[in-house]
Amino acid sequence: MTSETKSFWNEKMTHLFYLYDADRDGSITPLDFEILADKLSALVGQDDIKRREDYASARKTLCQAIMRADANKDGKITLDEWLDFHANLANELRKPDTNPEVLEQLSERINTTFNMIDLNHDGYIAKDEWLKTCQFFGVDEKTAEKSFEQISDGDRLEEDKAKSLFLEYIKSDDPNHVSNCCLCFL
Ligand SMILES: [Ca+2]
Ligand SMILES: [Ca+2]
Repeated sequence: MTSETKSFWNEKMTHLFYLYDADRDGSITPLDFEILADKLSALVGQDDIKRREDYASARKTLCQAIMRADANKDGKITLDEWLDFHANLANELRKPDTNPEVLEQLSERINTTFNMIDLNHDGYIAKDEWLKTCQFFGVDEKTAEKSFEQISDGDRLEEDKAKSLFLEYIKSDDPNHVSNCCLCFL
């Protein structure tokens, strides 16, 4: 990694950190996931009990997966812990023989994220789902539309494609990589 790509990667991960820090107290805790899930469930619609339950369990899974970054186990993830955790993860992913356990843990996280964006659970991300999620995370509409055009097949983003983009997002330190437009979804 050159210092330039390293700083790009750091910036990307720092941005992600602050998206998760929903109460803006400078660390990520389980409370942040409650806040995010409450807001997200408003996107899905409050009237569907089944979906609400799905969301609650997805939130728990995602929270557990992400709290692995809490290296000193004090219940909160600092920015340093976050960057260390993801730097290790990215290094592991760049190896030809990635530790299967690490891959498995990350897959769980990616699957959960995908299911949270796939609001109607039909196995692909439609443009309106993408736009809604982008809007939720404060991405402006033009950027959101443009990114969807780049990565989708016509009007939909297939599950496998989405998942491999999410993986590349963590791994890649290339400022021009197409996965960068997933900037908010992990
Ligand atoms: Ca927080
Ligand atoms: Ca900690």
